[in-house]
Amino acid sequence: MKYVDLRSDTVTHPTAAMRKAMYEAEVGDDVYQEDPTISRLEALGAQLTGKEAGLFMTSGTMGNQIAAMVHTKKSDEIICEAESHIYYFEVAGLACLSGAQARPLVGDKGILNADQIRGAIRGIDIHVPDTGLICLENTHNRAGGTCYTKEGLAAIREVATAHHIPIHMDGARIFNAAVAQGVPVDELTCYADSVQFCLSKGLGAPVGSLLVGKREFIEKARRFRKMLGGGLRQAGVLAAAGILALTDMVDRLGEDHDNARILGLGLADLGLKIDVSTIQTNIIMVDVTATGKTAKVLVDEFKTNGIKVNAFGEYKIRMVTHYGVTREDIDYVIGVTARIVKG
Ligand code: TLP
Repeated sequence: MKYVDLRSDTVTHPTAAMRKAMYEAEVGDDVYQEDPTISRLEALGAQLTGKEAGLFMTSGTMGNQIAAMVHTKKSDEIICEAESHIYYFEVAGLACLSGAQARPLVGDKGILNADQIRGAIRGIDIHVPDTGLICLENTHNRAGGTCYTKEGLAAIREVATAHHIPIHMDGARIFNAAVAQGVPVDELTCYADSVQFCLSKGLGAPVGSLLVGKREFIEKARRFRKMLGGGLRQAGVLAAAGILALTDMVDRLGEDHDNARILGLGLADLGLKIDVSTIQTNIIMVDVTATGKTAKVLVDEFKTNGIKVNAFGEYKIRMVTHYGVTREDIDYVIGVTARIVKG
């Protein structure tokens, strides 16, 4: 059975061009830093985001966790958003790997502001931890793909600089944020000391993320990556797809955003509760309370009808658009939902 798969943009398959580039990729041992394709990808990622250097990571989670390990020391506190991936979805990695304590703050639709961050920064007091890092998620996954504005980021940067605290950006979907706001990605990444961004979500590569930052930061990250078993060998076969993700797949993200908007508005018209102001990129959060059914029950009903979605709460479903989802698929999903809602 063919499914319309809206569970995540992680489900995208590599394009034909990616598969060809992977087949033809020049490779070497990347632990010796001898894989030319990996080096090319890392340089490209760094250049696009305006950073000195980049490092290939097996996943976004690894990129985020290693960034926190480099930026902080044991017993530091990390300011993050209460539903951010690094806090909510990374198996308590901050506590376990960095030995740090998270300081979750509730953002406005996932977005933190400079005042609340200023208010959460610890002072000098024997009783309290040092604030070691500020983490910003852009776009914010659980809030429905919401974006930080340049102005918001600039104000947070000012606070961070005044207190000598680094900023790590979980930019798993930073290219979605850039495309949605019509700005080059480096106009968003310039406010962070380090950025993790995924190649394997909407950009379609099969595996991998990049961590970018200052050269010294990246060299420390390389050691932690080795410690965690992420030092890869002939990984150029993966990087070849990653290069195409960055060169060929960014501009088309706007189509996914258009589809998300059409889908979100279509579902809202059916009486489902959706905060359409959060549909800024490719993620839709749907409150299904009005159907009288739990998300779990609806996930199964959708599946029987050839649609895969994820439950993100007892009465919440997440739908994510990506290049494997067409406009016709969107119409189909709206049609099926109409039938489900009407019982
Ligand atoms: N998000 C996945 C799941 O883990 C929930 C998804 O399907 O959306 N930061 C953000 C903002 C993310 O959304 C994700 C993945 C990650 C980091 C981690 O990336 P991976 O899955 O490569 O470890």
